[in-house]
Amino acid sequence: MKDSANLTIGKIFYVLVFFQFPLLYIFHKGHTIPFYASYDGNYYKTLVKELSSDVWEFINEDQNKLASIQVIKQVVQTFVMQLQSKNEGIKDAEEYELVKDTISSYLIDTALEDVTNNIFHLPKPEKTHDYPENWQSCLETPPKLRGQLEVDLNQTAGPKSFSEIATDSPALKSGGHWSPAYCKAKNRVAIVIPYRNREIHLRYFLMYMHKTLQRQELDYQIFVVNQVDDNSFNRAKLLNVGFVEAMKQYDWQCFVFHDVDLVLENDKCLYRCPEMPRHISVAIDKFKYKLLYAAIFGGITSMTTDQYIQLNGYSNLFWGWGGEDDDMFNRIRFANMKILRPPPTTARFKMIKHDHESSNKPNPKRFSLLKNSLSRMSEDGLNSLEYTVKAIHKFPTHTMIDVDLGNDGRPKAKVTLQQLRPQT
Ligand code: UD2
Ligand code: MN
Repeated sequence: MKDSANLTIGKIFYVLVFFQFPLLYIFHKGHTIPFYASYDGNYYKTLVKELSSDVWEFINEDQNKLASIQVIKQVVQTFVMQLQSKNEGIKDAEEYELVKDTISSYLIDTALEDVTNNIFHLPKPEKTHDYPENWQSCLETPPKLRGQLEVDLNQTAGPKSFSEIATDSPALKSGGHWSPAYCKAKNRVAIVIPYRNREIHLRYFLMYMHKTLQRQELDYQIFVVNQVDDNSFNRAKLLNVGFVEAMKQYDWQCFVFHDVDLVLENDKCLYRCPEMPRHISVAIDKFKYKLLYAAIFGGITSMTTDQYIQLNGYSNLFWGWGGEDDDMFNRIRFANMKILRPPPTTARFKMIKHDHESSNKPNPKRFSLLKNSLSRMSEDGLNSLEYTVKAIHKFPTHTMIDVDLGNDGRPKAKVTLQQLRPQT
């Protein structure tokens, strides 16, 4: 979360704005001779606009989607390079087409190379799903939803114990996994919680959220990613670890990344993954149920498995409090995706009151990191993730992954993840 709204995202986006938005259109007069005859800067913008539509067409083909990050980077770099180094103009339409084709094929080749060499490969899940194939799908609108719920996060006796929570949900399978026993869940959802030393929060969370998620008829599991090293907290890297470790176990379609201190107050806000990444924690009591700022992406978010891979996950470089969510916001914009939000009438949350831990001090580097979200995107994330799992505890109410994140905070050589995605 941004602590002040003074970051001008516009600055970061300005290059993209040049080729993505149709402002340029006014310069684009077609292939008329006068247009090519003299260089006034606009020609290059037009070229890049045309290039980008070729390139976008290419990456929109399904198998090439994963290349988009690299493509964007290349388009922008080429554009800037062209603007800076060339100033003599192009003599005619023929030369224009030639330059365009050359750059297009260069971009597409680079992207293809990226797909084959440098993408993040998903681990093969142990299990695909839990229900028999011939079951009927659950209903589009789960019938047991209640709407507004009573949530009290200040109980004198504190939250229930883990064992009481488990007793309340007898159908929970090991590791806090649950799926409806009467219909085929529409969504397989991994809930990933970045965590260190917040047991009371976790118990409140589990005490309320299991019941809610069950009424939503999800095939879900709660993964608590517990940072056990003593370096400063790294929320975003924990989310990447949660993603990879969860994918090793089961074929999740959808990920909900969830602060441990937020509890949903209305079960009609469904924890599913729609067609675009979603910011879910829209209305929080602490902020008077108002969105803090339009570009906020902290708290709770959801992304499909494919979207998360396409974005290269979160950055691994945000140690300490703040900025990691804004960096993801930038990634989503750069990848030409939109951010959805559920309506504030149902996306209502209570937040447990807390201070900031001394191990999670505001990260002074967050502003400078946010200036180069784009250039880091293709090499800082899932494909550079390194960590050591110390233990995986499958408790009745949740899976706790103890992880050592290391401490250098710098992306090392590209990970050759041994766990290749099954090709079938
Ligand atoms: C805001 C964002 C949060 C994140 C953070 C900046 C909202 C509602 N929340 O939260 O998503 O972007 O700013 O990094 O916009 N945690 C632990 N142990 C720790 C420290 C953190 O478990 O010692 C986890 C826990 O899940 C917590 C989350 O990290 O909810 C975010 O940390 P926070 O709650 O201290 O930060 P906050 O409330 O400012
Ligand atoms: Mn918090």
